[in-house]
Amino acid sequence: MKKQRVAFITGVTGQDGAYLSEFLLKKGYIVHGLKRRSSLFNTDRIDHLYQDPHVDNQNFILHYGDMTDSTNLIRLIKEIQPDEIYNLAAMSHVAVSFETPEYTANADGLGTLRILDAVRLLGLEKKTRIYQASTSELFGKVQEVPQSETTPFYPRSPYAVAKMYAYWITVNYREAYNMFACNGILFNHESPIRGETFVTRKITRATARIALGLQDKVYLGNLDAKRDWGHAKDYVRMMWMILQANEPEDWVIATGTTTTVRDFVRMSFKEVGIELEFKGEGINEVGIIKNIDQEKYEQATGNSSVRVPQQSEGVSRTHQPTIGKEILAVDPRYFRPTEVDLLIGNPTKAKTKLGWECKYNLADLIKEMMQSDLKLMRKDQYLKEGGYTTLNYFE
Ligand code: NAP
Ligand code: G4F
Repeated sequence: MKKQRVAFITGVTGQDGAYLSEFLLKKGYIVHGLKRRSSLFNTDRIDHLYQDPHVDNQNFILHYGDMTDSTNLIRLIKEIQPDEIYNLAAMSHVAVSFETPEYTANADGLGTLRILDAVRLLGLEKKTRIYQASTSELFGKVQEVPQSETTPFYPRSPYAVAKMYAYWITVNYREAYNMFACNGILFNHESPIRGETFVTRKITRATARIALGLQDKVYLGNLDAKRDWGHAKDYVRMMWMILQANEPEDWVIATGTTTTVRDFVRMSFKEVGIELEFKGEGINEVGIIKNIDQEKYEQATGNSSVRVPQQSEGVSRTHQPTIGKEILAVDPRYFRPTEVDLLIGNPTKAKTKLGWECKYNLADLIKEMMQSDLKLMRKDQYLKEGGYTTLNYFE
């Protein structure tokens, strides 16, 4: 019988960690994941994969640890003896990295060094292949459009600078110690389990809540920013493909299409039959409901009409979406000290050399995210109607 391959995923509780775990388990891997200690459970995204540690033959095993703790990482890698390491753990929020630059450098930059050096120290250079979660944020103030593996970097945030160190230390360990260590320079990828404070999920959650009458308005930052958004499921497949290649290399993974934040908002509201128009400029720009396709609205929300809830439901009358209502405004608190205005990737190398293709386009992605958030928010609606309180997850 063929020996089961063993993978170690740091950041297993994150969006990509969850999808990658599912993907590798389906391929027959034994998956070990690094999770941080937190005061409440932080395993929502992987709870469906959880296996009772008292049961024999577990193939999904979680370990406590932290990217800032070398001793912990060395011990775990020694115990696990992984064939593949996927280093996904990071403080991954660009705006937050301006608030926590030193920690971001430690976890995202030095954390990568800790993984690489643990493998070297343990003499696993020949056995263990390493995937480093690199990012299109490295291109920052872009020097070329679209961006490919040969585009020069110009990072624009503490996050991107930390990831730039991680990128080069990965290249250096590959060249210096002949390790199979690769960077996947991934452009933005999203999903229904994307963190709630990234712009796509913030938009789909708010759209669902506004459509259901649970929220009045959403406040966003830079609506002109352009991103190359793909689906996380397509991207974790590529992480695995990168480690199965004949040679260790660095790869750009992107859809090759870019869209503004404003258009992402438009497309999300369209999913619930609401047409928006944008008026004003800069910090005075607002989004107003221009039209409501009643049939589509009713189909999407399950509301038989634009329903007016009772005060007793804890939902104010003003929350209902109606034509002419302002449901979006700009709040400068979401601007960044330095912004990445435009990202669009050229994934030709991944397509031609590894045969990677995206299965999802942006419209598919938004549809899936909207359906998921509508379901989630309908649950909130029921709870409120039943007199229960709901979680107040806002940024
Ligand atoms: P995510 O949802 O924010 O997940 C990040 C993961 O890292 C979480 O499991 C988090 O744990 C963990 N983590 C954070 N700090 C840690 C520390 N000090 N020690 C151990 N674990 C820590 O991010 P993602 O979207 O899945 O992205 C995965 C990786 O790809 C990240 O490195 C990100 O920077 C990079 N990337 C993402 C994209 C994208 O568009 N999604 C694009 C390019 C690159 P908790 O759950 O406890 O917070
Ligand atoms: O969704 P975002 O926060 O993602 P960002 O900054 O592009 O970073 C993500 O993708 C990177 C890959 O390129 C990853 F490396 C990184 O870990 C992360 O996953 O912001 C996207 C754009 C930005 O230009 C931001 O200024 O949306 C703009 N934006 C406008 N209003 C907003 C908001 N972003 C957030 N988070 N919240 C807003 O209200």
